[in-house]
Amino acid sequence: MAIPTFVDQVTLHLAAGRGGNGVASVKREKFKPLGGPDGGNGGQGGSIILQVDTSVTTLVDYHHSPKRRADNGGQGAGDHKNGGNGKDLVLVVPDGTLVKDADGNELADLVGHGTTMVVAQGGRGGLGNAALASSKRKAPGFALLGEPGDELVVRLELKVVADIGLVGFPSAGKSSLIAAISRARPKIADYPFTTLIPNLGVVTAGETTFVVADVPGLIEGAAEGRGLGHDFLRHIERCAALVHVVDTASIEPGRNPLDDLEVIEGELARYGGLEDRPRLVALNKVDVPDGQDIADMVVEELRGRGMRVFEVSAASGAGLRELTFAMAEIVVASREVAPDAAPERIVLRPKAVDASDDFEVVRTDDGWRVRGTKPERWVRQTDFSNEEAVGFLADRLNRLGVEIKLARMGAEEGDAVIIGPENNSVVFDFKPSIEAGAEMLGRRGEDERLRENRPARERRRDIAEAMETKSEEEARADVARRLDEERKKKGPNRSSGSSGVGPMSYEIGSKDDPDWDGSDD
Ligand SMILES: Nc1nc2c(ncn2[C@@H]2O[C@H](COP(=O)(O)OP(=O)(O)OP(=O)(O)O)[C@@H](O)[C@H]2O)c(=O)[nH]1
Ligand SMILES: [Mg+2]
Repeated sequence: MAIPTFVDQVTLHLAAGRGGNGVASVKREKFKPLGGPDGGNGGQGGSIILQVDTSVTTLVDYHHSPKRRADNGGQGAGDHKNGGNGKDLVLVVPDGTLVKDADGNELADLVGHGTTMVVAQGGRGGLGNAALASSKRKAPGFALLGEPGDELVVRLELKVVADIGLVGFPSAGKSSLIAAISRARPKIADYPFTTLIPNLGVVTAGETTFVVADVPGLIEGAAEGRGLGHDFLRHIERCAALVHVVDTASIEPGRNPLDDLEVIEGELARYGGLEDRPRLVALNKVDVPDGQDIADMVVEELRGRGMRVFEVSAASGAGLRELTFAMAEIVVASREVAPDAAPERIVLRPKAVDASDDFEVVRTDDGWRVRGTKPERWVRQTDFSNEEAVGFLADRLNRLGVEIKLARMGAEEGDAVIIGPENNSVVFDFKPSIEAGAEMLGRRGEDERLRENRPARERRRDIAEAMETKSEEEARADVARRLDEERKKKGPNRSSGSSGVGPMSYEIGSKDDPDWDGSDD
């Protein structure tokens, strides 16, 4: 089997890099064993980026190795060392590459040198315990995990970017014409189907510069796959105009310019979508005496049908100036209607970074399913082997209102709560934190030994109260009341926002946390 050198359709399997994990570490110094949290953050996973490079003309590289992966982010380390970011993977593609998802929906049309698309986003790095620490949670004994990067299948389809498309029978002289009017040097030979890939040539006529493409020759029945078939007509879809290249010197029996033209129009009609493109006719090979005679015979007939006809010779150069100026005229007119988008650099992202607080809860046969960008991300960031990390997750979910919503919808203790999509979810037992109110006696992540400047009076009171034999419920009510009083004492700016939320309003997140909402209590 021949090894292809030109490929214009490929399916890619992409995996962006995973974010590095944050680390939980405590600074150790002589005589000060608990010097505070110093765990660094994980690095960002590398993204996969598609970038148009006009010097690339084929997708053949991806045909040979369709699986591509970007680097993972590095893990954080102690002493506030952040992990390095994973390197982005840049995949160069030809100008005019269409990007589709696995279902064939178009995601982007990459046109113009330098046009860039982040097609698979790297995962976020997890925060280390230093970044998770706050005035209230002084020594978190946990860190967040890095998130996985996007994994997806995309289809790339090249649709050549050209202003003028040349169509015609094999050996009509399409490639010869491109060679004669531009600096392109396509393969030319006197056997049919010489051209197996579209050729592009840059043409200048007067002030106007434009791109001409030829496609492999068409024959009758191309729609049914005869010859090279219709596949290559995709490459003239972007063209503003089509030029029929007609062979006036063909010695094949039964061929004549008028019938040839009709056959090609028939194939274009069966391909569809090209009806609105203006047409020019180039009667080629008039340097051959027979060719000139035949051209003379049909030129008036064609003009009578309202077509602009040019008698040319790719070999001698006759008539080429008139032809290229006519092409330029159409190009100018079409550019006025739709100005050239190239060559500015656009960055496209397949999905917006979703920072919304929205989530939904639905009842399922097995329990309750929670869907939402934040809850799902928080689950991915959680190290479930660390109780404190799980508690932190519970706090975040409460803060967002997940627990309240579940309770309002009728969830009962012990019900299964599933967070995430069907193929990738985590199941919890519903346990409203109001039942675990004892946590309020010491905030999560708060190491009492670090609270040096707490008044002795306060400490004595805490201990006395902890020793009192109150019922659990009484203790909770008491704690809530005391917290409320304390907030009132500290003035209005301390209690703003969270008052009324009651015992579930702990401070969570930190300034480094992308999900932190900025309210410092
Ligand atoms: N005498 C003469 N020969 C020409 C002219 N144009 C092309 N030819 C010859 O016709 C043959 C086919 O030319 P190509 O340019 O390869 O034709 P094509 O339309 O690209 O053919 P495919 O790639 O097979 O579709 C070659 O032998 C050329 O030298 C011309 O103006 N005059
Ligand atoms: Mg050719």
